Amino acid sequence: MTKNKSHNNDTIAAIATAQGDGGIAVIRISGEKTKNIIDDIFSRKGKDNQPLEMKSHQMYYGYITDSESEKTVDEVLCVQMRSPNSYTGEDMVEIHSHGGHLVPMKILDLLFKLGARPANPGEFTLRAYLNGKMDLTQAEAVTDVVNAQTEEGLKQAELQLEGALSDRIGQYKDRLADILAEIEAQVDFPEEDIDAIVKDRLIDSTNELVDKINILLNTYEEGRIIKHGVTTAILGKPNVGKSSLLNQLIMKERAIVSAQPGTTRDFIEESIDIRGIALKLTDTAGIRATTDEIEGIGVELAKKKGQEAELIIAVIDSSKDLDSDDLEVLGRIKDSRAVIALNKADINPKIDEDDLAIYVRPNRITKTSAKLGTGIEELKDNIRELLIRNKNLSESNEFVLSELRHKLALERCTKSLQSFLHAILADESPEFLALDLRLALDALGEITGEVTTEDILGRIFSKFCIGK
Ligand SMILES: Nc1nc2c(ncn2[C@@H]2O[C@H](COP(=O)(O)OP(=O)(O)OP(=O)(O)O)[C@@H](O)[C@H]2O)c(=O)[nH]1
Ligand SMILES: [Mg+2]
Repeated sequence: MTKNKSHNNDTIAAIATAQGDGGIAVIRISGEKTKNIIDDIFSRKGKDNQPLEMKSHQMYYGYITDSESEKTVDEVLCVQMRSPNSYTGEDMVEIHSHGGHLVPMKILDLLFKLGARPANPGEFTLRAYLNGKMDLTQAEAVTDVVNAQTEEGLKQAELQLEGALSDRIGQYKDRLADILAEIEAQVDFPEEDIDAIVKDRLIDSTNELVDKINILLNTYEEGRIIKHGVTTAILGKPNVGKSSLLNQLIMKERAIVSAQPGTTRDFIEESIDIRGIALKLTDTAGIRATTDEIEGIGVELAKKKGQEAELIIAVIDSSKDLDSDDLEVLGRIKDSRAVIALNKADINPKIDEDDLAIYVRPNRITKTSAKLGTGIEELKDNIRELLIRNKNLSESNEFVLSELRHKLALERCTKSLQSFLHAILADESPEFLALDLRLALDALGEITGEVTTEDILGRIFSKFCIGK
């Protein structure tokens, strides 16, 4: 499917604000019938008044009236945005009504009665995309802005919405189109070899492009972390201070802390923003060999949480010698992304960083006192450094790749470019060479949405909320 193809032009409506209590609700309408519908129901002074001629992008105060029953439904503010200068590119209206459930639903019902239909999730943005108001990466960024969990995630989503990724892809496409043009110029002379100088230039140019794409691809893991956050398990044997550490990290008394080993039985989940990264933290039962049935279930659950987590914070009590329960925990972090909190640093130490050097790198170990709250900021710094290597990311405007769909398409693009490089070195025919380049170009087109399928669009827009 290509962009700007004819699509359903019927008129859609939805409540764009969150359901529930609130002072104001916004109802959105888009499509051909918008103007007729709003002329029918909106007037400055209620049912006795003539419809008013609304200027585009100007807010009007008035009443929504059901012309059939002549009953006034609500006192509202109303703004019309005429095609093509609207979010969707179509005629649009936004009605700012009183909030709650009943009033907006009544207005919506009225709109449906007059010929609008309920909008599907993301359908306003889908129309914006189909009408060329934004490309597919920008449409995807709309949900990212709405769902952003941290400042940094929001910044990345805004960069993408402004076109940071589209611009990059545009540059790659231009470069690729130049290479393709040179190859296509040769198609009429298949028996002649490509001039050696031209061939070298094309190879260099392609290699340069592959390098550029790889640099962007390498940002994916960090981008994914910034967008989706990281599942994190706090693991350790009983009584080392795991729940105390959770409470310190989230800055509230969430988990029960006591001097009795085996206090936490079930797991406790909390989300926090650590230096711009959303951690989904789980405090778990202390891991040890136990005959207590209920504690045993908690221990198994803790081990499972540790296996599923993308990051482990292992807590060790530094005031005691390492024992077999500690070794069991340390064994679990060996092949994982992990940091160690060497806790109870306020008491005379029995072990230090050197004793743990075989389990994680020394800079992944932080001395903490979850009782006094010391070392917590250093632990956060350590976690941030482990997850995001690029120290300047929060200050710079550097864009990072965060969407799997984009990553897979870029990988397909570089694969086709590698195939082109092999083929040109093997003096394959220009027609054959052009085929690889076109595949690479299509992969880029899929990212921005020039080349796409109903299936891809369906998957992207089904993630949206209604009214977006
Ligand atoms: N001195 C000192 N005591 C601490 C520190 N952290 C925790 N404690 C104490 O150690 C005891 C156990 O703390 P918890 O946070 O409940 O330990 P836990 O690892 O969650 O224990 P379980 O839930 O039983 O596995 C409590 O008495 C805490 O006050 C610390 O850094 N220094
Ligand atoms: Mg606990």
